[in-house]
Amino acid sequence: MENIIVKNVKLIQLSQIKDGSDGILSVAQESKEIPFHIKRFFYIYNLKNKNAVRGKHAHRKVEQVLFCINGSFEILVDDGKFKQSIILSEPNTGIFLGTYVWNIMRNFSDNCIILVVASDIYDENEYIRDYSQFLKETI
Ligand code: T46
Repeated sequence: MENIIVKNVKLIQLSQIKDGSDGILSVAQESKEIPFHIKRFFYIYNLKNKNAVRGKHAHRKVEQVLFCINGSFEILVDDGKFKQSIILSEPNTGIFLGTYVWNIMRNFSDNCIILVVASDIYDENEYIRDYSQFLKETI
């Protein structure tokens, strides 16, 4: 697994329960593999635009874990000091994004589906969508 140097980011590996030719089951539970209480989930799909770029923000309060449950995409994570680009392409590998992590998601495969579990309900006010504001609050 890739060594993560960006603060408040880590990869999360889920176990795989294999049923031979009948498929694989991966499971994540709050306070175990997911390091917070889960208050919300959402998913991103239908990523047909090859040039789609999502994210471009950080969170002041919400923590999240992203799973690429189908296909692949690239996520750039940035703590204001270090930046790192990670490809998520395995349905049993998640990426934890804590607070104050700027993320940019791009290079989505056609069939990409991203499942996100979050520690709180949606609140636009806890987003930082301006990079210079992010740097101001982070450093
Ligand atoms: C993140 C990445 C990984 C809602 O109304 N409720 C919600 O729970 C969410 C997540 C979004 N929205 C609305 C807000 C926007 O009008 O949906 C629209 C698209 O949201 P956004 O541009 O923030 O989407 P992404 O893909 O850039 O970011 C999302 C999450 O917002 C964010 O928390 O870290 O996925």
